[in-house]
Amino acid sequence: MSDLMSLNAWQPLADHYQQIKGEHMLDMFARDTGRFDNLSMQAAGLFLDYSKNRISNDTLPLLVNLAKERDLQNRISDLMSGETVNNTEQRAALHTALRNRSDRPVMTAGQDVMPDIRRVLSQMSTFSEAVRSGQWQGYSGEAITDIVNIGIGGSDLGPQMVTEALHRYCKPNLSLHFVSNVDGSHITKALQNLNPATTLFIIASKTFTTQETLANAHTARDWFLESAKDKQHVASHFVALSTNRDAVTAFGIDESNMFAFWDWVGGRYSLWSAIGLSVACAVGFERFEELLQGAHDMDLHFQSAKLTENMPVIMALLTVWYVNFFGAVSHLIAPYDQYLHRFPAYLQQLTMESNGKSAMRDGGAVAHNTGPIVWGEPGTNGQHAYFQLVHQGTHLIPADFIVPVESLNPVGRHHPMLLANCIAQTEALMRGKDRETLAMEMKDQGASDSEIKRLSGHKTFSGNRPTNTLLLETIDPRSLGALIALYEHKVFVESVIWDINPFDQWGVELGKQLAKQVLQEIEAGKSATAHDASTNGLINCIVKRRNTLA
Ligand code: G6Q
Repeated sequence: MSDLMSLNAWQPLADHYQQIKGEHMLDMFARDTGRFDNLSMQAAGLFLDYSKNRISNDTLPLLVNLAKERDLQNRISDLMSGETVNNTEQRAALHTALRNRSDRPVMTAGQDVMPDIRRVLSQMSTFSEAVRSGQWQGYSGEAITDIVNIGIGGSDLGPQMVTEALHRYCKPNLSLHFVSNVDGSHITKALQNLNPATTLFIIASKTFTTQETLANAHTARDWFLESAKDKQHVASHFVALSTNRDAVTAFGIDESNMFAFWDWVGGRYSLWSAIGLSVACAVGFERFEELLQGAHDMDLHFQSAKLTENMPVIMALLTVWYVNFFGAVSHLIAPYDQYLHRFPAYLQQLTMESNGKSAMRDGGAVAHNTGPIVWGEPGTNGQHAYFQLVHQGTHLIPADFIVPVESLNPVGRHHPMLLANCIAQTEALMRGKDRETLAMEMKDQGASDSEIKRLSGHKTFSGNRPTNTLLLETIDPRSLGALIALYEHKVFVESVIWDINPFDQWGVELGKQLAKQVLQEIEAGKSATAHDASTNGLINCIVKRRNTLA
């Protein structure tokens, strides 16, 4: 495939960038009173204002030409119709089938995947209902009070983020815990106050070979058996979410307690599959279906809307605009909702594991930048921390502000204050403050001319810093489903423009491979010589210290 810069649509965009790069958004708003109406849209219950971006009415059509030259519309069809879009692993990526709420069959490798999906959903429905109603009992005959999801990466971040986001819909007296880190402190702390007789463990691992998850799962089983004694009790306290039946049964979990999924479900796209079991238990299966419905609403929009009116496409093209023309290397996610506090972490995996690549789909090296660094914290906390750099730093940092109009906890003036802060930040980032305005303000406050001169370089803001604002009516399962699917598709569109495979993650393999060797050396307790001087030196420091402790 040809490089981005050699596409016919590239040069007109490069010329357009030269024209627009010096323009201030304030002037664009002043010139065009219809700018907000022209550059905002609604889809699947979400409202997107993208008018505070460094674009004119000509920019999007030029970016869409790039997408057309990359055959985006057909690539979207390929994604949704089970083509082998993950070319390095020779797989489809059918997360959209997992939330297909229509009767449409979805074929891959000559087979309709929908009957299997519906079978597992029904198994999840029965199980989650049994746990929630107290019908599923532990070995002492008591109902389950605590669920511990043991998984990492895609088998942790999605369900954990959703469970936190939907906290208001969670069943009281059923607590969810998530253990991911191989650091023994994580599982130790999680189990500290739990009662083995009323605790259910969900072992979530697509491969069921992941070192961290298996270590935590074995520790959990040992902890459980210390009290339960009889191995037969494992059946009512351990269930598995996996594609690997043999490994699940080898661990000692009964096949009937296994919830299957398939190799065409990528880890970071798996919360819609059996990996969502902890969510279904927490909020109930009907709410879980609403989450699927919200994502399906966004899938339908993504599949059918014109590229110029397509929310994930627009957001992706804006990212391409900033990364490849303005040289932006990072993207801030600012959810103004405490329940969305894990959303930036979730998006870090979704976007950085998907588009943090330097090889094109055919294996050749890319000659352009790809996925930016994604980061963020919920507002308004970020304002009192890193927003300084976003307003006055030397880097251009495009940002997404996400806020529900209605609060689930309408306490006093809190929500109007939250909304005001969110909107004011996007205004400040766009507007900035020039020397004249600052001088007037300072004069009004009684400052002398020399003081104004001394401080004006510090107290002015250049503005012209781009933001998107996403309004949700409120945080509920359906709007959350649409929001997550929006970002999944945004990431996919970016990958099509950059001609990279967003569904593999070879970059995580080398560290895992080396960790096996280093583990052997640390456990052997002998001095290491096989590495570079730094790695040998570090291992030897650790071994020496451990040997003195032994
Ligand atoms: C996600 C990645 C990765 C994966 C974890 C856990 O897309 O593949 O984050 O989810 O490594 O893998 P298992 O589910 O196989 O334990």
